[in-house]
Amino acid sequence: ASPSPPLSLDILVVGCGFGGIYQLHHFRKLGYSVKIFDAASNLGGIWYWNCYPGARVDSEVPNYELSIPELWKDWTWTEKYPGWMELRQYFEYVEEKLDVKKDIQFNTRVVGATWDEEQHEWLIEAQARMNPTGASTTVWVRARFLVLCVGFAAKPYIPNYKSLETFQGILHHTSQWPQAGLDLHGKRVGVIGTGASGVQVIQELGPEVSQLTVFQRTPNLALPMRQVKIDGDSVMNSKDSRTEMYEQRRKTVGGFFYDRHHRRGPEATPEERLAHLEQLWANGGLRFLHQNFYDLRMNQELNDEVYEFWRRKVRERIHDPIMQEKLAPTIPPHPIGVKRASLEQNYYEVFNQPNATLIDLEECPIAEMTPQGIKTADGTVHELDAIVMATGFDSLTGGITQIDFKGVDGGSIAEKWKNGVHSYLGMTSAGFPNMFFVYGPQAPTAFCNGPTCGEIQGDWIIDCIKYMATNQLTRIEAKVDAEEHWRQKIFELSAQGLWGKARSWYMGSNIPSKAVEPLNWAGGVQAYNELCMEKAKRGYEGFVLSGRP
Ligand code: NA7
Repeated sequence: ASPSPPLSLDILVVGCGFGGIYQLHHFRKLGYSVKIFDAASNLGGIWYWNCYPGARVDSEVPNYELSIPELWKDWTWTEKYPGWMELRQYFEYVEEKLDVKKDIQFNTRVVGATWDEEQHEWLIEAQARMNPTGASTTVWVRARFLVLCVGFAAKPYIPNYKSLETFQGILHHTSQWPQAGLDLHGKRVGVIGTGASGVQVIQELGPEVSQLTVFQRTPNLALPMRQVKIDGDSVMNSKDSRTEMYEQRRKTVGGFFYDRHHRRGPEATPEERLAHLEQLWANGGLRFLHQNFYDLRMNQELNDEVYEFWRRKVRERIHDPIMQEKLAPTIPPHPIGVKRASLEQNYYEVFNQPNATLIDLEECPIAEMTPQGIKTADGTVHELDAIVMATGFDSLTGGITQIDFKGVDGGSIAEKWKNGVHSYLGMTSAGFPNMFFVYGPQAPTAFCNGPTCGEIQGDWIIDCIKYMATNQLTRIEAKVDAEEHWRQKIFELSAQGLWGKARSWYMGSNIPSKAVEPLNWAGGVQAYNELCMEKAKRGYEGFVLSGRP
């Protein structure tokens, strides 16, 4: 359809989570005309969609917040690992301080965009609704730049079970949980999937439902969260050295204020290794992985030792030996730390409850859904009132490829990435000029504290657009050979670790038919940031820049 007359902008940002808000705030300050479109009805990105029971962030505060001074100076957290409600309050605070909503169009899903070679701009198509499920109207926008801040988990994945539609109870994917909430008290609930979302749902619902049936394919090597209630006087809310801390988090491997242990495992004695693991275990959180020995994810022998430590700790909490073996098997399902571990609070205790059953899908897979529940391959129908699909996402790429971007040759990015991702710096792709993405594939995304990477990449994009304006340039496109080189680098870095030994969204192997390949930069946040800045300093090496004739 021929758009008439489209809204005209310098920059359209897609998505209003941490990444998108950071872009909007800075571009506005620089005087650009900029708007955000978001399919959700409010701020928060993932924290708008994730409101399932127990949804909570696994990065501790104050790592998990934006470094914008107007935001951190007076904000206080109440928990070390805030739940989704507190994160939503944080986003309301963002609104109070930065007045972002006036430049955000909610309930508006970007569905496609076509590159206009003559004008050096994108013609973007979006579907706008009065509310998330209402009828839609088409909105057209012309923008010189497109910045995608759609998050790594924007496309939920539900396995294609036979007769799925026949189930007569309640069924929701974790990321499509009703915003109004759902009372599952006293109900018979089945949870499929034991990833980060599944673990949270299970430990939250376990104590309140009449019957909990967990359908597990791979046990989660979950770590103790050790949640802490905090008040204004807590060191976690202290504003001392905060700017230095934000600088510091760009200089670590994982984008946190803390870093990996400087020693490799074999450099320590067995006693020293044990003492270090005990200390990390007692501290809780992802530190068990991120502050572990330097070579945890590269050295199989060390990894086995750490797995054994983990297994011993977990088994102590589970009463039934069969359940112990299901949840913490003698043979590791995969090396520890190469697939996302969840943080748990009472996960393992749930399986000591008489109302909890664990179905091992490796032994007995799901055959089909029935009107009453889930039928497994042994013919048993597990009768349920509700099914929670905690089955994850077409992560990293799905949020981008589900939008019909048509680049310079008219082909879509989904076609281009069908057999594997081709990006440059994990922010751009050849054939798609003036388009950037944040917190997506071939960047440190899965191994990076969200706000840190949103800001590192955000700053790089902002500087790039500023540079173009200063130099009267209107078009930037990654070179094909630069992108091939980047891809090789991603593969090389990944091959140094044990990443390929797990089925996970890190490798695209959680989605049938998706190319299995390393989807993240495994060389650490600091090295990534320095490399991207280096390319910029060299006049945006690896890109072709030009001005409109
Ligand atoms: P994840 O971590 O991808 O977990 C999905 C879970 O669903 C995982 O346990 C999968 O088992 C399971 N799964 C996926 N497909 C199936 C089928 N077909 N049958 C049975 N079980 C299945 O997604 P989450 O939402 O938990 O977490 C996403 C990220 O959000 C997380 O990493 C954090 O960064 C926050 P599998 O392990 O593949 O055997």
